[in-house]
Amino acid sequence: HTVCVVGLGYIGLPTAAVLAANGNDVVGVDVNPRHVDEINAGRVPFVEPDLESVVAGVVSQGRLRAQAEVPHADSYIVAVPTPFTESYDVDPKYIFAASDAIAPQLEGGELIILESTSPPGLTERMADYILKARPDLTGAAGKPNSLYFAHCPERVLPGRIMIEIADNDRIIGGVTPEAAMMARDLYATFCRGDLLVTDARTAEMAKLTENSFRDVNIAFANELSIICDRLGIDVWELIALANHHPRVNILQPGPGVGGHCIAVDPWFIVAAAPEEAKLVRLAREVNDGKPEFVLEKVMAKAAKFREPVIAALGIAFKADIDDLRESPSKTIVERLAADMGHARVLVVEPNIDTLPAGLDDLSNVELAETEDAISRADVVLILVDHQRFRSLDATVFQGKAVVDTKGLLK
Ligand code: SAJ
Repeated sequence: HTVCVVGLGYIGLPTAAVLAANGNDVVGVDVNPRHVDEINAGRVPFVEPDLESVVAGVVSQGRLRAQAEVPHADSYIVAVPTPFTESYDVDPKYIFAASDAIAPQLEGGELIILESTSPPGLTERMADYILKARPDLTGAAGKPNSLYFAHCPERVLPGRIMIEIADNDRIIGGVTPEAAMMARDLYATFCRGDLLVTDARTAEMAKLTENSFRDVNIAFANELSIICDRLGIDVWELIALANHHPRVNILQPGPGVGGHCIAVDPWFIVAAAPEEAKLVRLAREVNDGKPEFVLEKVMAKAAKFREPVIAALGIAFKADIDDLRESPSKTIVERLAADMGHARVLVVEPNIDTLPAGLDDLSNVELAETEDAISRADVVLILVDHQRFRSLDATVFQGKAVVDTKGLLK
């Protein structure tokens, strides 16, 4: 069975690698020539535990190769970004670009799976788009020349992708029942979890619902942290105590919600049902407002110094990854450096070696090493609970003003 995976990012590359490791012949396609070269050399262009050894293995066995052009394959998996527009609706441009590249290769009978997170109805739109490009393949379902479309949303957690991609249960949403069965057979080649068959729209909504569930629950924790600050109560102790109740399980507050999923997906629900999605929208607003709260806290502490040195620990969107997408920590550091021109901001991010765009051109910002930054700082701002920071001896913070958004010192 030949599979073409379009988009070799955080989801596409692990998917291509495990498909190849489980007996499929896989061609991965990416528009970024640097990624293509890296992958063909058996290397992974981003940080994800245990991925590189699998990629190196399947590339050397000749089961996975990367290239720029979409080839013919029995099945296609589209794993490209689905960003949102200024009006918070989906921008399907990358899905349609992938469709444009796939359509001319089709011969009839192929399975085309959308894995990218999609608002309800987008898989059907992709199917219509491809069928419009190939009216010759618009056969009745089950006929040899027909095409099969499904939505199989990914649900892996960055940092645990290689475990979760095989172990998680998987939702398989067919545009038609035949397509669902074909997709189920493909995922069964590497997925040990349950394969849960439904229609494409329900599958799309299920993925959005999972991430909204988490967003709403994190918003609750973030709101509690702001309430507790007002009331002089330690939120970390409070949550730990409340979680002893057998039916209470509060998540952890932080500097805000980042990443390309939880900070984005709920908006697709809001866009699809703006009148009804009240709580979903409010949770987004609460989480998006948290960086502003943190900024005020740290600025108040820094105001006590004439030329404050501020060490910002972490700009990734969460612990032990190098992903800066939609990172609230990065936003906080950018705002801090811009609003406090007289302050020196020492950015500590053990997972990167150069400052990203937005920070690299600010003269009062530098990338620094952990202990060095803390010892030079007047104010320490803890933004990410990287293992590197968790293992620090508490004495390094002695005598420093600390803003701890992750409860690291608790
Ligand atoms: N966060 C908190 N407090 C918490 C948990 C998380 O503030 O108690 C923050 C994190 O610091 C981060 C953000 O939320 O900024 C999101 O982190 P995450 O670890 O909750 O999730 P992601 O974005 O890495 O991955 C999520 C996962 N979804 C769910 O757990 C429901 C993953 O399974 C999905 O595959 C992924 O989104 C996706 O691609 O949609």
